[in-house]
Parts: sequence; C-alpha cells; structure tokens
Amino acid sequence: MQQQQPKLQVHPWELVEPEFQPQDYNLNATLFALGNGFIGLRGAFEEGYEPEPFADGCYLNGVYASEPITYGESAYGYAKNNQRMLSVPNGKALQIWLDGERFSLAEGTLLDYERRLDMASGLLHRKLRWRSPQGKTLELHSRRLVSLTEKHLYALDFRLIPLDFDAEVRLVSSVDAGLAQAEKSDDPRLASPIDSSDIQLQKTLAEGDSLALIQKVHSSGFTLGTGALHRVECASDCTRRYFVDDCRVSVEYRLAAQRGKPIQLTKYVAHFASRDGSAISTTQLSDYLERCSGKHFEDYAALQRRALDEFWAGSDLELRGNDTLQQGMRFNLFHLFQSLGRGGRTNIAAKGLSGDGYEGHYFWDTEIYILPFFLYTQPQLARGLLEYRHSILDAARSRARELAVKKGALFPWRTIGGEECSAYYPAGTAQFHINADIAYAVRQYCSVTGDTDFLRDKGAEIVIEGARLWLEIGHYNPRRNNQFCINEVTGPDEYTALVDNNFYTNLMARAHLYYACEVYEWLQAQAPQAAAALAQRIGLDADEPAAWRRAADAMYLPQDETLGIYPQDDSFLGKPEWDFENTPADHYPLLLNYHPLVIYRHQVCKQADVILGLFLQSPEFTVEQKRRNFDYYEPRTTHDSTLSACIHSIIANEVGYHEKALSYFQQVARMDLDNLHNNTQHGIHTACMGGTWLCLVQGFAGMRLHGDTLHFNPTIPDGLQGYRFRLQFRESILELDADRESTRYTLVSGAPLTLRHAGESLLLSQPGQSLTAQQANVQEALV
Ligand code: IFM
Repeated sequence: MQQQQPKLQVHPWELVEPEFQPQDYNLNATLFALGNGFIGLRGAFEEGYEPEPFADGCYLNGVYASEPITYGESAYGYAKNNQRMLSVPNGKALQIWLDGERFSLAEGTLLDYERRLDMASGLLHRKLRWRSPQGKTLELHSRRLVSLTEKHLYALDFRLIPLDFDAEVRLVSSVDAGLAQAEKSDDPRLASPIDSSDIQLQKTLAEGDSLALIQKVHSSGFTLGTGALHRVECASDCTRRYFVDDCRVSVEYRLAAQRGKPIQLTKYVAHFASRDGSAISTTQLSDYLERCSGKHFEDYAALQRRALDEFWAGSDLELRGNDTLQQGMRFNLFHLFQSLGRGGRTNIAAKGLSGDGYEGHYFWDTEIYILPFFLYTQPQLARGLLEYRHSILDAARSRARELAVKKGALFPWRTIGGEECSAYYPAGTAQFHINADIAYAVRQYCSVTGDTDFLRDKGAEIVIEGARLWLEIGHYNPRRNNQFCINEVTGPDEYTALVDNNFYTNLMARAHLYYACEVYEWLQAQAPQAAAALAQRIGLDADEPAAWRRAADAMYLPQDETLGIYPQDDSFLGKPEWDFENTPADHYPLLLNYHPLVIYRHQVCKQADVILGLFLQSPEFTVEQKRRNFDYYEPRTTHDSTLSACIHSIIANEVGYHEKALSYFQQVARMDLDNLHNNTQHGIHTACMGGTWLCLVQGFAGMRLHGDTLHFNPTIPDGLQGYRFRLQFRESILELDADRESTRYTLVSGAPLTLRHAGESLLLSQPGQSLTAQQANVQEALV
C-alpha cells in the first residue's frame, strides 16, 4: 500500500488546503465533494482547472444511463445491461474575465489561497488573491453548499474584489452539459466513458437571470432538468448577454468594476430527474429557482447548519486526544451522510456521490458496512435503505429465474435500478451471500428499532424471498453425510472464486434460513392476513418453512481439526500459498498485476471472509476460535479491498491484539483522507467509512447486540484519551463516554434501558441518569 499524503491540515472539524496543491487537484475534488443524498457535487473549481480536465462531476443518486454489456464470449444468463451513474450538467460553471484576461489558477500568480470544508456547517469556502499575467490583483471568496433541506438545490456565492484595478469584468455563468470524461482504463474499479449520443438536448432557456437545460437519456428513459438562477450585486450598471449552443447555455454579466468595490454573485442551481413520464419543463425549473431565491445564501447556510447540528447531535463520535483520527472519523461520517439516498428508492453507492468509480453501483457494502451506523444513529435512514431493497424485489425475482432458481429472489451483486450489472460473474453474480447479508440487515434493523410495521409490510418479503434461493442452489450431499452444501459460489474474498461451501456463505445462509422461519411464524401469529397475502403473492407452499429449517439444521460448515480453523471453503487449504516474499510492493493490489486465475489458485485473500463471518455471527464462536482463525487468515490477506481492515481491527480487538487493532483502525479512519489506496480521486470508499464507525463502536467499545440487550466492553487504544458517542436503541438514546479507567453510560432520553458492561448488568431507569463502570480486563470480560 503506497501512501500518497495530501497536504491537508489536521483539524477536528475541518479539512483545510492551506495552499493550492495542483498535483492533488483531482484527489481534492473528491475530498471536498458536497452532497445531500440526491445531488453529489465534486469539489472542482467553478472556473475549472485546465491541466485536470476530467476532475469535475455532478451526480444524481439513482439516475443512470443503461448500456448493453458487450462480451467477447457471452453465455446464457450473463448480465445484459450496465446501469451507469451519469454525470449531469455542470451548473456551477463560472468564468471570470478581467478585461481580456481569464481568471484561472493555471495562469498568473497565486498570492494567497485557502480552501476549507467545514463539516459542522456543511460549507465549502475558497479564499484567494490572484494576480493576472498583466498584473491585476483580484480577491475572491467563494462559498458553496448542497442543501440538506432542499433536495434539488445547491447554491454558490462569490465575492470578487478588484484590489488594484478598474476594468471591464465579465462573469460568464453556464449550465454546461459538455463535461470532459476520462479515457477507458483496464482498472475494473473505474467507470468507462459514456456514449454521448445517448443523451439528447431537448430544450434550453436563457432569459433574465435564468438558465435551463432539459435532456433526455434514451437508454434509461430519464428526463433531466438542470437550471440556474443568478443574483448579481455591484456598484456599477451591469448588462447581460446569452450564449446557447448544443451542450451549454450561458449568461454573461458585463460590468465596469472599480478598484476596491466588491461584486457579489449568488448562483442557485437546481437538478431534477424524472422517469415516470412526467415531463420537466424549463418553466418548472425557473419557477422552482425563483422560489428558492427568495432566501439568501445566508439563509441556506443557517438551515444547513441546523440540519448538521441535528445530524452531529445524534451521530458524532468524539475521539479525545487525537485530532488526526478525529478528523478522519468525522470526515467519514460526514461523507456517509452526504451520500446516502433518502426516501426508499435509492441507496448508497460504493463511492457515494463523490465520483464515478464502480459506475455509481450499490453493493452489499450497504447492509454489512454502512447500515449499522445509520441504524444506531438515524434509524429512519436505515429503513430507507431496506425499503430500496424491497423496491427492487421484482428485478431480483427475474434475475433468479435467469439463474434457474424457480422460487424466490436473487439480489443483484451490483446495480442502481435493480438489474444485475455485474459483467464478471466469478467475483460478481456468484456472490450469492448478498441475499443473506440483506436479511441480516433486516434482522438487525428490526431488533434495534422494534419496527414491526416494516417487518410485516416489507421486511418479511425480503427475507423470505431471499431465503428460498438457498433451497434452490444448495443440496443434501450424500458424500458429506447428507449435510446441506452450497456449491459454486464466491464468498466476500474476491481473490478466491467459484468454490464449494464457502464458510461465510454457508454460515450466513444458515442464519438467514432460521430467520426466515422465525419471521414467517411471527407473521402468521401477529399478522395472519399479511401472512396469507404474502404466501399467495409469492406462491409460498405450506411445507417450505419446514424445509428451510431442515436445511439450516443440516448446513455444512467446513472445519479443519488439525489447524483448528474454519477453511474458507472446500478447496482453500489445499491450494499453494501465495509467495508474498517475492511479490514486489508495486504489484499490489494483486488484481491489477495478475490474471485472476493466478490469484484464484493460491491461498491469498483480498479481504476478510471467514473472520467477517465470525464477527457477524459473533455469539456462535469462542474467542479462542476467533483468535486461531485470525492467526491463520490475517497473514494471507492483502487487504487490497478497503472493506478488509475494519473487520480485522474489530476481531483483533476482541482477541486481544490491541496494537494490530489500532493499526488497522488508523488505516480505516484516514483511508480516503490519506489516499491510502491511491484511488480516492475516483471517489470515496463508503464501506470503509462505515467500517470506521464499526471499528470504534463494535471494536474498541465492544458493542454487540445479544437478543434485546446491548453489551459493551470498552477499551481505549494507545494514542487516544477516550471517546464518546450516542446510540439510538428502540425508544432510548444512550450516550457512552469511555476513558482509560471507566465508562459512563447516560440515558439521554427515552425508555429505561438495561445494558451490560463487561458482563455486568446496568439499569438506566430514567432520562438524565448516568452510571459509571470500571473498565474490565478485556480477556476475562469478553462477551
Ligand atoms: O463490494 C465490494 C467488494 O467486496 C470488494 N470490491 C469492491 C466492492 C465495492 O466496494
């Protein structure tokens, strides 16, 4: 892992670029990205930066182009189409001309510069003084926000001061659909270029202070509307001119600028997308923006602050005594909040809304790595993620049929709208464990919230339809004593593909099958009408639940008595070891340097697999079992996936390897900030970000949910004085504040709560009550 350090200042609440770093322009466009779960705006400059033409991007969650996947050699049932998150028109574009000179950081002299993202207020600031090649000095202060209260809106605010000149200033503001895109690459993690003929410009508007573009995406049927509205304030008169071509609309404000007199421009930008046939008109866009511009930038800034105050009140994780880790932690939580789709029809992409890596696809990352943070801090947002899965059940059923699965559903490995988009099935579609991961998340959600309405109306169907798959793809194997075996799957570790009896898959499928039985029994008892309606809708036979239980009871879990570990699958331990000693440092990640077959035939893991299973099904395994498996798999794991280190940190904590736990945590906490995987320029790593929260809450604080009770066993890693966070559990909000000696538990609000600290039961009986417990010896107190 090669470290490329961006030179951003360490600050607990801010990201500060104290001087312009041209070499990190693209990377910083990711780090300074803003979003609101619908709109995602990369942190590129409004005026652009010519040496980096591909750094910009603006994305709308759930909005994509569809394109046929072209295979050299196709086969039956391969995924047919890719859905690709689109970069929508650039509404922030602004060019500034001083007489004939264009403001650009690629030219002239930069006298002063600072860019600052404030995670408490949600504002991105840039302040600079720039001298043009002909010697005019301009001061510029810009602010940007993507509204957390108006889904379709973002706003930009510019203040320009001609410090030592009078000149004709032209401000050319555009809505620009002609964004440059990068060339095709061999890296499977990157997006491929889009076919621009798929997107047709339908209508434009350039009138008064308004601009608008309406586009049609033929392949997917989306209509896109992008509009901008301007407010200019300056000391002199200002004239307007318009420019319209086949990919952009612009308005030019021309004014006589005077030395020392500020020019103020506020730009309100709106994005709409529709797919249900309802047209988006230019009038609708300008009416919307007219209404939005009734509030000033300051008003939106105040609303943004309020929305974030609320977010941080429930979600902040305070790390005392280490601003480096604190910054990483807050940065990760802030980006998760910005990236998460709201409303139950969209989800959270592997790269959030900060870049087009992985083409904007949603993966299992959501349920296993990201959802827990939202579940314990803002459960209604977690519910939306699961509702999204319910909304794509029909597509998942169709996909199952394509794979000869007669009953139930197979969720797509990667998708946006529901269709399977994985063109590489060995490390894609074959990851059937996604069904169990989603069911696991439903279970967690229902246990933590007690939301039985969701379970009745949507959760049960997700769980049951998903569980039926196991009976279809698994079998009772006479050669294994008639145990239930699942062949030809890929587990989480993508460096081992198409194997029989992947331990993780079988373990999670077993839990899924038992849960499906439990849910169906519950439904029959508590909501018999809903149970009957569901059974009818999905054609559920009366004897199916018994078959699920039989399969779960008979589930085969590979074990190796000699090594005392769980083999990752039937063949893993029989493979030769990877020659780590002779693998040069620049040959990582292996996936970019070796053919998959070379990797697959060795004992080498990209990411946590067995040990992830041991974490998720924690109570079923002893600490000793976890330690032995960790000892075996850790040296064979490259962590080439950013989903790996966090799980290793958690298990390392549990088995008492505290230094390792801290070292993994340090990587996870600043994975993107320090660009540790050298690809943050293509977008943040949302699963890893969710993993940071897991590391702290489930790792260092040792939180586990057993039945209806939260268990904790906090330890403080070296380099930290302590930490504090809040959790929402059922109707209660709990605060945990740990230092080296003790942990204080406070019931902030809600119903009485019984919890366990290192095995000892504590009852918080009324809001405001705190109880303090001494830290335990970790080894003795493991739960
Ligand atoms: O889902 C992950 C997978 O586990 C490893 N490769 C990247 C994917 C997206 O983050």
